[in-house]
Amino acid sequence: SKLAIIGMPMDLGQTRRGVDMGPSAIRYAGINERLKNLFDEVRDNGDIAIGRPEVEIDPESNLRNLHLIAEKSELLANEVDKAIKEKAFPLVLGGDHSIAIGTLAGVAKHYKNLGVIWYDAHGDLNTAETSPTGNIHGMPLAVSMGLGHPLLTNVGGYEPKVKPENIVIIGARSLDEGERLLIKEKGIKVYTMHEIDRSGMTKIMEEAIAYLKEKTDGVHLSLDLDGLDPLDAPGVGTPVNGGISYRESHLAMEMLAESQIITSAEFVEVNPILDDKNKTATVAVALMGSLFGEKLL
Ligand code: DIR
Ligand code: MN
Ligand code: MN
Ligand code: MN
Repeated sequence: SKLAIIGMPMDLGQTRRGVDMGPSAIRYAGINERLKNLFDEVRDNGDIAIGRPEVEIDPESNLRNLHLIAEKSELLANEVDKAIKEKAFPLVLGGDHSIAIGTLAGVAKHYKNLGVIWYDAHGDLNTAETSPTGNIHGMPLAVSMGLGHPLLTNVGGYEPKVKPENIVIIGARSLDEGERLLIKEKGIKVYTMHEIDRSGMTKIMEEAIAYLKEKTDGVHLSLDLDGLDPLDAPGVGTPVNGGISYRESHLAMEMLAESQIITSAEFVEVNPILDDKNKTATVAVALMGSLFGEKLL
């Protein structure tokens, strides 16, 4: 088995600088050391070239940095596509969550029925019409369903990437009005913090895995570190109290490892500038260990 690590140092999907240093922070936290024994080969393909583009101001569109994000997403989609063609498992390091637009564009063309686990405090189901912020990191899941600006939904040259019935959101506790409506309209499966508290993570993951296993031919894990509680993962741009714990998250990753359903993954929103001694990147690397089958004994 082969792992391809791809850094996507892009912070254009929101307004807090520093999340472009996420890939560096995660590498510094020891990703290679941690994962090298879990694969036959671990290759770090380095970072996608984002450069230092001038921030786009377009007060009309309510889509901050639309053109830049569309352009850079194509680069990521190509790298992810290439990794899969080389039979490697693509592991993408963010960057804010807008990078999922490119990741999914690279992944989804390899599957007829891609499943997605969206581990996040947020739904990321906004469009320009519903977004209260204009930040594209609040939109990638809608974009991947084909909803949003065509420059975003057509990254990779096709749309949509995912069907609503193949999506499971885990950890939600901050949803905008338009996102709630979309969840109801499309029948998207959402496990909010209420359900996690009530049933426990074991039951939630058993259900989520069973739900996806029977109808998908691959599953992408998109893990936003703000899905975790800010006490465990403080280095994120939009923390929301009352999140998933470190231990529950490890359990979730271990159950995913056991299920063997995950075929690609990304870890996003690590912002070392807002962090406490690289704690959040360290958590991300520890969770990757569990996701890829690390065992104590
Ligand atoms: C908010 C925040 N729903 C927005 N979204 C975030 O801007 O659309 N997603 N932080 O991770
Ligand atoms: Mn997110
Ligand atoms: Mn989030
Ligand atoms: Mn469309």
